[in-house]
Amino acid sequence: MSVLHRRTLLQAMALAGVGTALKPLALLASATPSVRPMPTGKLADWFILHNDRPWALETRRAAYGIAPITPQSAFFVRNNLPTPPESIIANRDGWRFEVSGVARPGSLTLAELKALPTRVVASVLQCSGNGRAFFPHRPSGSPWSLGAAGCALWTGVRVADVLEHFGGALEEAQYLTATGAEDLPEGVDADQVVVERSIPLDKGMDDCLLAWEMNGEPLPLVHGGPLRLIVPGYYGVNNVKWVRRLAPTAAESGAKIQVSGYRVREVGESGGPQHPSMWRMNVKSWLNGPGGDGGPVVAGKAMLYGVAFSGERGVSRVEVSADEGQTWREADFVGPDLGPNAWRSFVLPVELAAGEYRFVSRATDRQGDTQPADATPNHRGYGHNGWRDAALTVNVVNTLPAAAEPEPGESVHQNAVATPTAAVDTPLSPLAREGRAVYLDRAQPACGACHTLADAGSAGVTGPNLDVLKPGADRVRLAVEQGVGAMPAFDALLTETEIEALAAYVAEATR
Ligand SMILES: Nc1nc2c(c(=O)[nH]1)N[C@H]1C(S)=C(S)[C@@H](COP(=O)(O)O)O[C@H]1N2
Ligand SMILES: [Mo]
Repeated sequence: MSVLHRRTLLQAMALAGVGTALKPLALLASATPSVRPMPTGKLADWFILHNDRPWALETRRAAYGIAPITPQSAFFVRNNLPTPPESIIANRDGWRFEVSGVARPGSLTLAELKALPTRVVASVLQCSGNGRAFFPHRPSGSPWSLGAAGCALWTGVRVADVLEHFGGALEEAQYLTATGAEDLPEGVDADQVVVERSIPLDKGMDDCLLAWEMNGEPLPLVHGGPLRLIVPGYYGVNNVKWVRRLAPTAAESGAKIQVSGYRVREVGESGGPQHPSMWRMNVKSWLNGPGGDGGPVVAGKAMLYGVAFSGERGVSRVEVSADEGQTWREADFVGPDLGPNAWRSFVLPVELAAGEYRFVSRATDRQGDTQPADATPNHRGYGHNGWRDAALTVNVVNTLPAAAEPEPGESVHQNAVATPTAAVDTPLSPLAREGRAVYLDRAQPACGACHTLADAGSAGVTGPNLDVLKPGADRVRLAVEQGVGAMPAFDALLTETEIEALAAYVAEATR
């Protein structure tokens, strides 16, 4: 059916008073779109929820401690697809993964892997899009500010030892390719959605691990348990969770997440193999406190604290400024140096009078790279490390306001996410009503196959829950035109008018 046809039909329906013919569908939706309980071990208070399907949980600034290890309870989560079922950690040691691209291809169980030489590595895991929220062009994807990063101790076996066990990588191999074990949504080409990433084989052989322990605990399911790849100093996406296949390969993976995703390019350009892949993490730092929760800080002596890192290099210096970078003071490192891929905690003693401050920090790594004042804008908002945007605003007061008594029954760490109110029965503009039809039946695969949207009566399990995400029309338009994460681009499948209508619909129905 052409756009014109459907519009005529909708108009006819409206005239005939059947414009609400779609209502029964909306009633099929549960009145409140449910937000799932937090993943096991996560303290809800420590996170900003960007998405519950699939999980996108950002660590709050105030949740970071001063010591350089991020506990599991506060560690950010980023999934492109639904988390595999709990059953895959029921028998961790029985987890089996395939190894190909080697002299003697085969498989190993986790129990067998554990018999190879054990290593422990400290490494920062940081999403490529950490800091995306600061870019003025509003790139599509989760608007992370600072908290899509954490530093943990990973226990595992070197990839080099695993490959050696199978007789070594084949001659032609240039890359190391790892594949995640998630079930893929039906009706979508596997290469479009599979989480499969390649890194240079030399890097894989040098210091990468297959890890089953995080901070001394069995690797939590949501972080890739029973087994994930750790690529020290590289952006999050390369650290493939739930590894089911590991292979030295002659070429990079043909998966979209490798070929066009996670490629740095100018604003407005689509990604391709000609653009640099998000591999090594650039130098970065930020302050976490005091006052990281936005609350007032008492005047007098205080200790500013934060973290600094640079993939594969470590940092040599951190400076702090209270005047937007006109003057700087050098901070002190505190706590153990856990190696070139961990972050280093730093502190700076200050004396504060009442007033509002904006503190910024600037790290320099061991190869002399220093954070820029402003990050270079790029299409998807990757690799933000500008110091200006990461400023910590601190409100210093002479006396603290009296603390409010908690309401009876109110728990400080309520381990569930607030339930948003349903958007059912939202009055829609005529354009949005057209968009609803696009949402319901024109887009293929259907929007509702992946997304949850109460107004449309859809409860998909793969894509973001739109009732929670509440994307603006601009964001929907971008995502539909270009695809985002596991979502394919629809620009060749829908007309401009249809995309416009769809964007208006999702924005209005979730407002
Ligand atoms: N199998 C699989 N591995 C994955 C992902 C995924 O969705 N599936 N997400 C990647 C991305 S984009 C990031 S930032 C990190 C997040 O790791 P975390 O959730 O353990 O913090 O995992 C990476 N590994
Ligand atoms: Mo990521």
